[in-house]
Amino acid sequence: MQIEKYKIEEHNQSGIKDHQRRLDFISSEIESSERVIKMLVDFQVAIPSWALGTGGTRFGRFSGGGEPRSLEEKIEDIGLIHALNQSSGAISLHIPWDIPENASHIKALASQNGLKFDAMNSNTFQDQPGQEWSYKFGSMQHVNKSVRKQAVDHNIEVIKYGIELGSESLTVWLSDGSCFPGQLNFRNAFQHTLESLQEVYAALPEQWKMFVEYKAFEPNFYSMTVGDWGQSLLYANKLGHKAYTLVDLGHHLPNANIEQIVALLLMEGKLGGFHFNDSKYGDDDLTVGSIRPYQLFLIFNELVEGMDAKGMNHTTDLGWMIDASHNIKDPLEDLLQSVEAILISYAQALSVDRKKLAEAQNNNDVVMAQEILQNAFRHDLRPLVAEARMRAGGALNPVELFRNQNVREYLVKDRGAKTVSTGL
Ligand code: RM4
Ligand code: MN
Ligand code: MN
Repeated sequence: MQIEKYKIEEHNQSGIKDHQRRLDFISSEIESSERVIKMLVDFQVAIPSWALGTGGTRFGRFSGGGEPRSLEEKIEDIGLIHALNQSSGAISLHIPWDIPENASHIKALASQNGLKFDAMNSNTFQDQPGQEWSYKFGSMQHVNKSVRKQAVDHNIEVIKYGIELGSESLTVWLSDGSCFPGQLNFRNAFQHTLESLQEVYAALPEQWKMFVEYKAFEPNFYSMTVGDWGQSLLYANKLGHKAYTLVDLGHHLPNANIEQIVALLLMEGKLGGFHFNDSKYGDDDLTVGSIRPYQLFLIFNELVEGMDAKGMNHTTDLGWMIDASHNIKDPLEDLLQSVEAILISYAQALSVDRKKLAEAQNNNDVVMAQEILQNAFRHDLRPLVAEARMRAGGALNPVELFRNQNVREYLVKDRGAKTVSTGL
């Protein structure tokens, strides 16, 4: 399904008066509003191919209707999101859930939908039918060299798919670790993992990046072999200049100060990318900004400050991806909400008065520092986000238009009520 341009224009016309009033007000409040709008227009967040269906938990999965049945349909779904918000111009693929059988056809379809291929993701956390060696006791860390080799070969195959599609990065998330004390020799597990990653690294094309994603627990509950940013950074530093740490917001122990992690990784030139989501308890993979919007703002505050300190391009120098899962919401609506939350936090971070904040910090003026941050956070910048979206050709209110156009009903009719898309 496609949403015609005139439908978007009609929708925008119907809301333009209210929008303009809100925009005028916030523009009079925020000095840099025009600059913020321009930055928002450029900012793109990749959509994961595995988040277009309804995810489940170990207690079950309640599939929604009209889920994409193929990679082609997934691309169409992301095309829809992008048509509505103009900020989701990339797809991140998970192999083997989404193998591009015919790369040139897939590439053409993506570009018709205005999409590029963001990071490729490998999967050595599940056994696939017909696979020779099992990952029950890990993949790259495994005591058996044959298992490690199989994991390495899989990653190299993922790179090959990525090259065909024009992707330029590989995200390696390993579920490797142990469930019980004594199960693993930690040093051996680390060394094996490092050697395996080095073999994959050697197969990376020159301009590619490798993202080493960490996670504190799950599916292993005693130790994880890439369990935190310290371990990820160790691997990345040992691997070389193409290797970076990837921060997934849901992969920390409770109350971790993610904004500080981000600041230091950026300082070291080793922050590669982001997986956005939100969580209350663990790797909940909930809609971005649904639980802790202030934390998201504080993270963006560090990102903007740190990227500017290094003269980095906000849009292209880091990999921006969503990694979420939807148990009960319509995945497309959920993704629209996530992208919106990211843009709002980004806009708020852009509007922080950096000079005043630095002054307050230098004067140990703790009260003023908090005033400055919370002043930026408490401004309602949604009109700036909507304005950026409209200028780029998107809808003032994407969720509203999605509903008015009965997109889900159409997809159910087209694809069926009982479709199950690949993913977690
Ligand atoms: C993991 C991790 C990875 C994602 C898988 C599906 O928890 O976040 O990034 O690829 O889930
Ligand atoms: Mn992730
Ligand atoms: Mn995760």
